[in-house]
Amino acid sequence: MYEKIQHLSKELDSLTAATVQETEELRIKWLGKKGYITVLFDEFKTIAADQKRSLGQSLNTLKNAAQEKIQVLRHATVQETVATSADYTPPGDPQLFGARHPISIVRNEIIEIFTRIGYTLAEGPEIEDDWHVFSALNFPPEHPARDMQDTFFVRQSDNAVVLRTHTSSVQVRVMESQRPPIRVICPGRVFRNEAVSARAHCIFHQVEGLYIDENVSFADLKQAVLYFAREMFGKETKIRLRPSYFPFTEPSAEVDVSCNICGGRGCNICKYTGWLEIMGCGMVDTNVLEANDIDSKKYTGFAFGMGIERVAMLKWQVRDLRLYFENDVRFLAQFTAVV
Ligand code: 2U9
Repeated sequence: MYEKIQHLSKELDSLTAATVQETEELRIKWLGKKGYITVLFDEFKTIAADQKRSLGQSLNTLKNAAQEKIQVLRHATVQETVATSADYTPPGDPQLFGARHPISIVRNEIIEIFTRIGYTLAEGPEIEDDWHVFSALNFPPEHPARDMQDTFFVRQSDNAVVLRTHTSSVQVRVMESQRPPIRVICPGRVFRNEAVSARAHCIFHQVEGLYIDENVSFADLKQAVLYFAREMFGKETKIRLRPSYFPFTEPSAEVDVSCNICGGRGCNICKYTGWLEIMGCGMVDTNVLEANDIDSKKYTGFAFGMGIERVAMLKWQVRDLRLYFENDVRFLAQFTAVV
């Protein structure tokens, strides 16, 4: 009987089954009423008492091993059956596609408009030094923008490190590495130390442009701004320029576009003026050209800057700036774009 147990133990090791049915057949063959192990237990009853102890142990070990083996085979063949009998005919779960953020949609649109007329994209660091954000742009040492109330300082010293308050620092870096003609468009995130409200935020996005060459005039600036306004807000859009002041441009102007909601007749979006302020612009100050080693007798240039949130607010009549930063899917899912 001991040999039989040994033989069956070896055979048990090599058992395999491909289906649930085959597993069941093996169970009956080994553990059923007339199975190998049941027969051995019947035989065991007739064994001499002095052999029962060690044979009983071996027989129990074989029985446990057989039960375990059948269990393993059953588990494997059931898994196999589930995997091969899956029903692939029902329709799939709907796929939720993400939408681009409205700020990205407008930024891409602005970049596309300017690249069509020969501008190239330039980007730069958000953490900057005093030179690139202020000094190279003709900000006098006592200018209030340099104040802690307006600017976030990473390090305050003679060698200050700040979060850029405008992307003009990128154009400064372009002037360091390129000679005129320069024609760049610079989108990016900027930071200002302001209380957050529906109309202002401490983080926002700008697109600025710079064009420097021989004989660049204010008329060229006006034409570029008009082209942009019509591409962005529609062919019928009109512009008007109002005198303004920036340290880096002279003369400077604020640009209004005719209200695309009421067509200039007056509504609550344009506060019944018929005009919407959209960007600032001007001729690059000769001090800025000279500070950046560009001969202001030979070259002139124009620059402009706009807040992307502002353009997006006008495009979709979003009334609270904070919505752009809250990542609320109910807000974001409403914007779609091809790019
Ligand atoms: C260089 C020289 C000149 C960039 C300019 C503006 C006018 C402007 C504001 C619009 C709304 C900033 O986001 S905003 O608050 N910008 O009005 N920006 S001209 O002038 C430059 C830039 C770089 C070297």
